[in-house]
Amino acid sequence: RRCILIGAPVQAGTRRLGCDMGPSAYRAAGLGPALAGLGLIVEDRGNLAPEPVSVPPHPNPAIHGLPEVAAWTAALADAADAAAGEGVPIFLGGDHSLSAGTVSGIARRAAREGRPLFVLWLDAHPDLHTLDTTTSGHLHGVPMAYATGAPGFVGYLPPLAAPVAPEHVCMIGLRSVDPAERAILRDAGIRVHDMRAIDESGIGLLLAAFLDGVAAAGGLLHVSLDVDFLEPGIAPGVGTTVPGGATFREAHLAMEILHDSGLVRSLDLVELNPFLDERGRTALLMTDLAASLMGRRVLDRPTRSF
Ligand code: DIR
Ligand code: MN
Ligand code: MN
Ligand code: MN
Repeated sequence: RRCILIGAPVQAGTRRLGCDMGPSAYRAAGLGPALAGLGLIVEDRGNLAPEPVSVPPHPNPAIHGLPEVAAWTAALADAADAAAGEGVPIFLGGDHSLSAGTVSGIARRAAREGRPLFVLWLDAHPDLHTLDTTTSGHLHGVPMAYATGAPGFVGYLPPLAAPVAPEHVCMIGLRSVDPAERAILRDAGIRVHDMRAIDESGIGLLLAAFLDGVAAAGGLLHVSLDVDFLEPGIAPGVGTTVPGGATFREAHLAMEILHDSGLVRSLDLVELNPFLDERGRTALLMTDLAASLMGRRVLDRPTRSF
C-alpha cells in the first residue's frame, strides 16, 4: 500500500494565522517515517501551491479570503482525484476550507469509478455554512455545504463535478453548531452524532454502524479529521477549541476501527495551528492518530468484518 503526503498550507479559511505552518509540523512530528514504519510505501510530494484565480466580490461583506479558497479548491480537487488513483492521499492542512477541494476531488473520482463516495467528518463543527449564511466569514466553516451541493457557491467556488449525497455523510463529535447549520442538519439527511451520542452509545458502535452502510453500498470513504474533534486538553494546537471533545482513547479506537474496515481511500488532517501548540504535542497526537488509521496496533487481533 502506498501513502501520498500532500502539504496544503491553506490559511485563507480563517483570520487566525498559523495553519499554514501545519504541513511543516507534521513533517517535524515524523508522520512520513511513522507510516513507513508500518511497512507502507510513503511518498511526500511537498506542498501544493495553487495558481491564483479571480472571483467576483460576494455580497456577504463578512467573507474573508474567497479568491484564495477558490484557488485552493481547484488545485486540491485535481490533486485528490489524481492521487487517489495511486494510493491513499493524506492531506496535511491547513485550515478546513481545504476540504472543499479534497472532498469534491475524491467525489469526482468516485463518480468516474461508478462508486458512491461516503464522508466521515470528525469535528466539533459541521462546517455547513453557505457563503450567504456565514457570519464569521471564515470559509473553514463552509466546505461540507459546498461539497454536498448546497446553493449559492456557483460563480464563486469551482463548479462541482459530483456532489456528495448528504445521506452518505456521517458527522461525529459535534458540539458547536450555529443556528443556520442546525436548520440544515435537521433537514438534509446527514447522519449526525454529537458528543452526547458518543457518551451514550460509544464511538465504536456509532462508527461501525456507518461503516457497515459504506461497505454494503460498495462505497469509497474519505475521512476528514479536524483537530478540534479532540478534547482541547490533549490537542491545544487549534484556533477553535471547544471543551468536551473526543478523548485520546475514543480517537484511537475510531482510527483503529477505520483501519479494520479497509474502506478509507483518503484522509484530511486539518486545522492544526502550530503557533498555538505546546511543544508539538498536537502535531504528534495527530500523527499517531494517522498511524493508527493506517494500521498501527498494539496486538494482532481478529478484525471485525465489514
Ligand atoms: C464556525 C466554524 N462555525 C464559523 N468554525 C469552525 O466560523 O462559521 N471551526 N469550523 O473549526
Ligand atoms: Mn472543521
Ligand atoms: Mn472544527
Ligand atoms: Mn446510497
